[in-house]
Amino acid sequence: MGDFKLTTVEEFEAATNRLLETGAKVGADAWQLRVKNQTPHCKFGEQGICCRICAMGPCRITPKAPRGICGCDAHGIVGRNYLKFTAGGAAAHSDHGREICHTLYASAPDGAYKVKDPEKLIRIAKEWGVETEGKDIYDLAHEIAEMALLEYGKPFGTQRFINRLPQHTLDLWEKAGVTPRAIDREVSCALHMTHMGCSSLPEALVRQSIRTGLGDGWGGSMCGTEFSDVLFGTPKPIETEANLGVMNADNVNIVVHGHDPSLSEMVCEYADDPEMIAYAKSVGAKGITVSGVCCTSNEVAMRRGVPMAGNFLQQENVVLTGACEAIVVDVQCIFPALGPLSKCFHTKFITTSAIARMPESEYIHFTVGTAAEKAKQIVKLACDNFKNRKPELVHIPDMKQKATVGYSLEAIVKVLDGVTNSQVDVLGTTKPLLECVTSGVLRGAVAMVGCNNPKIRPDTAHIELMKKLIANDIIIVASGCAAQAAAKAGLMDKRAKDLCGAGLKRVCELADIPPVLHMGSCVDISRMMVLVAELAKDSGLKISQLPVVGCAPEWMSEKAVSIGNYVIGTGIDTFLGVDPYVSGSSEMAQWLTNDVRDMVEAAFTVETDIEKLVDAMIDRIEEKRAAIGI
Ligand code: MSK
Repeated sequence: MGDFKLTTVEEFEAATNRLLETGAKVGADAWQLRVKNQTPHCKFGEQGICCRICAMGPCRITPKAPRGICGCDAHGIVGRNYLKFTAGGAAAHSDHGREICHTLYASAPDGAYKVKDPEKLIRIAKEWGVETEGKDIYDLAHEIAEMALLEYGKPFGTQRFINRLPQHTLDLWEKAGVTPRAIDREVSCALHMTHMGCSSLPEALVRQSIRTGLGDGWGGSMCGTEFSDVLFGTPKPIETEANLGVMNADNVNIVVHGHDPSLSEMVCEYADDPEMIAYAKSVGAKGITVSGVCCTSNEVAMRRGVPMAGNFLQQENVVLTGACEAIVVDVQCIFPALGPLSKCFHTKFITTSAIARMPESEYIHFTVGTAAEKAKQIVKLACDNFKNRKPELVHIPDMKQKATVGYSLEAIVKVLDGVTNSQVDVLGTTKPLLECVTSGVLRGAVAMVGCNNPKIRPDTAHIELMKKLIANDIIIVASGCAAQAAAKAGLMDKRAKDLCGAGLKRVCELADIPPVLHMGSCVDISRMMVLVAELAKDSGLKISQLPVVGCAPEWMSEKAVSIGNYVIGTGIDTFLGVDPYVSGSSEMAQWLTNDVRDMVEAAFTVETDIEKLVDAMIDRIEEKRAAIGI
């Protein structure tokens, strides 16, 4: 392994503690302090048994008061809260996808946004039955963008992308009544069902949660992923680095944060512009470093190799380095705390979207039409701010790891081609991967996704689970903040192969991959869904029979619950390390962990003990192998 060694959570924490000391000097607040103020959490909220959907309440369920004023019991209240949570997540993901469709609609050969992957666009057009022959690529882009936008509100029919699934799944969905219709309709229907005086039957609420999630995963999120690839390029393996040490004390540091690559792509473009680099030098810096936080970081890392400064619970740390000239955000997972925190330093906190307005930020309204001009303005503003740095507050932890990222489905299929001696034409099939699994070289795969949550010691669950899984020859595909946890630890360094079991190590060597494959941002879990659909079609198995499970050990957002619903809805058992506020209803818990299996052949396991969680995943993978006789 040479000098390679994983970075430990203890080392992460020591670096954070040093940054919090700087914060204390300037009177900065921090999430670590706010968690203390909020603990213990409200027990009614934790169990999901507080109802405030009408103005007769709020009603809380206790042994003495087992029903709300309208007569709804704990099961109905927990179920409605769960569906609302799902709808919030599906709306956020899908609206992000919608923005990407609008960006595609505005693409032009001489505009700020161009079609970078025309082959993928043509492939999708053919999949959707659109004539491509002799068509100008931008005419085609606009036609497909409009069709995609109509997926959000079409009055009849179901989502186009579901035709990627094996027939068995489609039949199952039809029977269960969960085939997703228009994306917005599923969100709207969910909010209608949870209105006062509508559904309070757990079964119905779970069914719509699955359907709303599927509208997100196989609709809105998939549009986000596919059309981001068309616009900005389908990711291919690329080298980058991760953790706060990627920031550079000599340079103007711009941190991009959020989810929508339309903004961050433009900021990266202008930060690379020789005119801007010369401008940075004119203000005394040696250059410009752009790094990322959360899923925006995943997007630009996968396509440009832009380094990852950190994941969700590290967003305040980038400001605490005292070396961040601007933190530029778009939508989702942004702490409002960045406003007051940035005021303790010289950092400009720049909000750019009407969807995410925050106090104490500088608002630079970013639109597709003004993208180039606004991105340039942002980069210039960061450069101008370099002179305001307070050198005595600057401390960048000397901590980073190398990572190979950019494993889109297309890239995974391509790299695994090198692993077997398969004689089949493997271009475009998952057969080499299947061969590895059926031969037992790989025992299975885990899709590791999701956030950080202060309820779990940050990154511990991700890293410990991954270490044990790879040691057991289970390959990991990761996205979102789980992927960044892996990268920060060093698990996306190809040298991490030495931590694997013999089978996975061999695969890593032959294919020249790390044992944890970076598949992208939150919306890119749709890539994982297409991968399992392809695996099922190529193997002739049902998705639920594949030795594959999903896991979100540190999740926190509504989007994560929507994801969980579409992952189990697709037939993949999913393991959660945080309870989705359903412990107050035995019926809802029973539905989500067991009975839902009758609808979609998969269910949730909730286990807050990380050691038990990983063992349960390994057991499930082995059970699935035994059931299909491999
Ligand atoms: S950013 S939803 S904290 S993964 Fe996608 Fe990370 Fe979770 Fe946000």
